[in-house]
Amino acid sequence: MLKILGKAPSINVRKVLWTCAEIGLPYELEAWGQGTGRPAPTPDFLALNPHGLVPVLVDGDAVLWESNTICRYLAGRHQRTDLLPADPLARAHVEKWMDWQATDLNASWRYAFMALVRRHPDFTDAAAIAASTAAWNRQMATLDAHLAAANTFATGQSFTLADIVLGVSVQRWLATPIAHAELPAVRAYYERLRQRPAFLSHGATHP
Ligand SMILES: N[C@@H](CCC(=O)N[C@@H](CS)C(=O)NCC(=O)O)C(=O)O
Repeated sequence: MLKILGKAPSINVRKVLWTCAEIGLPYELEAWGQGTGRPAPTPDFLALNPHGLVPVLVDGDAVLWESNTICRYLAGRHQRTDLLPADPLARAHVEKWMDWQATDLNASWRYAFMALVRRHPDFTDAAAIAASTAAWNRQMATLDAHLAAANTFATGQSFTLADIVLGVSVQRWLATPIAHAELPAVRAYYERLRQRPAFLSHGATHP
């Protein structure tokens, strides 16, 4: 049985849980990370992930960290070429959205989210919150324009891993109390994702 170390409030853990549910993989979720009573930077945990972050996947002797990498591994291991195509170009189109999510999109929301949802005492600067909100809305507007150009899902008409990592990100954007840009294609995309039981059970459970 797969073991996932982490916690459901973590957006990066939810990507992995949602991917398991789409593939139909049973797993054991072992609680690790802030708020679980078992903080991740213990020597035991650091031996699995030197960054001390969740999620970590344990699959027999294999140990992996980095949520998007774990999702790709699971889709590849179970030959789910609908989620991650074998064709190099089709696969690259999925991966470019996954990489954008992990880099530019994630960087944009961090300050506003830590301030407004986590209420972290290190994130109280009003100008930085406003700048993060503006950057987040700008990134989401790019996604909106892409979806509005007749893309039902991130890479066209079929659901892939890109939609898992973007889906949890859209959930976070909608659930964070900011002044949201008017993005009808993103909202319609979110409603489409909500048709998937695995998203409702695993992706959309927390901001
Ligand atoms: N790039 C990593 C980021 C992982 C990460 O930042 N995880 C957060 C939770 S979303 C974490 O472990 N924070 C410390 C904690 O919760 O103990 C990934 O995608 O897996």
